Amino acid sequence: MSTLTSVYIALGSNQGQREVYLQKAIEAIFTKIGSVTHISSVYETPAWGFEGEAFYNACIKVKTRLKAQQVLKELQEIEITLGRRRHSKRYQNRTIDLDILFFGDDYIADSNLKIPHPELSKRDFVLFPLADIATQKTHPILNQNIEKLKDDLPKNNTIKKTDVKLKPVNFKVPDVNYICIEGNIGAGKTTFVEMMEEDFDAKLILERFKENPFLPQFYKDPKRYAFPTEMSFLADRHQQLVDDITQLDLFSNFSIADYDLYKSLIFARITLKDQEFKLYKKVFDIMYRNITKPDLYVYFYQNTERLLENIHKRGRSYEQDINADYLEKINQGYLNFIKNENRFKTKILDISELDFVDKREDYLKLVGDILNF
Ligand code: PH2
Ligand code: MG
Ligand code: MG
Repeated sequence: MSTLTSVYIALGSNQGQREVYLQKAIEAIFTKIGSVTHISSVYETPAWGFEGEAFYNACIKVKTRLKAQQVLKELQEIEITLGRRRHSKRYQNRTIDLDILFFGDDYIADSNLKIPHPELSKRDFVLFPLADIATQKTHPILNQNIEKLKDDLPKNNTIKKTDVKLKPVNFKVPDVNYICIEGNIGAGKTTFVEMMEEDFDAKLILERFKENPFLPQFYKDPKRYAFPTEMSFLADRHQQLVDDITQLDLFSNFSIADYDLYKSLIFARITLKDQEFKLYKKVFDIMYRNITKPDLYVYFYQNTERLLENIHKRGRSYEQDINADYLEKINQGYLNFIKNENRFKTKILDISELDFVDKREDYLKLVGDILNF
């Protein structure tokens, strides 16, 4: 399920260094709102509806996880940061104006936000740049595509395409093939990995663990059920990794997993009795030998309090008895493993002060730390 919405945004500036304002707006939109996937040419257009300097106008397409009202709020903050001052007059000169044109195919009629933008079909300074990036996009209310709306405008030759080039601002594709994000129960590994999959067109390798038939019993009576639980995890994870990693995916940039086979051993060391663990380790070593290792192994450190909160929030019934002591042992197990690991590159990232789901800046910081930019 994609959590992303395509939003089209019109940019305009008729004060100061117009192309600089447009470029800065695009950079801020990437940081605050989402990936900028398309950027139109820049058009010089006479001020429309008031006496003023000529505008530079452009349109962009952005993939966002925000809601429309949140996008509006972010755009208004960017306008202010870039020196926009609002006066009582309807139209006036501005360093930057950022308007939402479409938000997916949504129809919105809030008092402060109308989508699709109600003036869109009348404005050449919107339709010219929009047609560069959205010829085939159908206006969800007028039911016509942008090319047609543009052709239906009264002929005018006051609008000029400039050779100003706005630079794309985007994620850099990492030069690794296989990244693994690890972390304690409830750290948010899966959510994070799914976000990266969408933003990078990466191939996703997800742990499918609800199929472990022993887990619910294990949480009730750990001593009795630890061995079959750990063996079951190991067998499934091994099978999955072999299947997933050997399926070379030509269309993805890289693979990203929310687990590594080694986690089986970390859990087993905590849950198994000595003699059981020795047997388990023999089997594990045989399996681990033939598994492709990640180019980069990242451990998300989260504090116990927030782990418990997340576990409670996601509400899997069989996880609700997990206690702080167990989580701390697992954390220690991971840290010991990482300290001694020298077969691949590892990184510990402290996410306890971050909120990568609701704060894009936190998400970008983590992505930057993982990929080194
Ligand atoms: N924006 C307006 C009013 N008039 N004229 C041009 N050429 N370009 C604009 O972006 C523009 C305008 C209100 O937002
Ligand atoms: Mg406007
Ligand atoms: Mg506006």
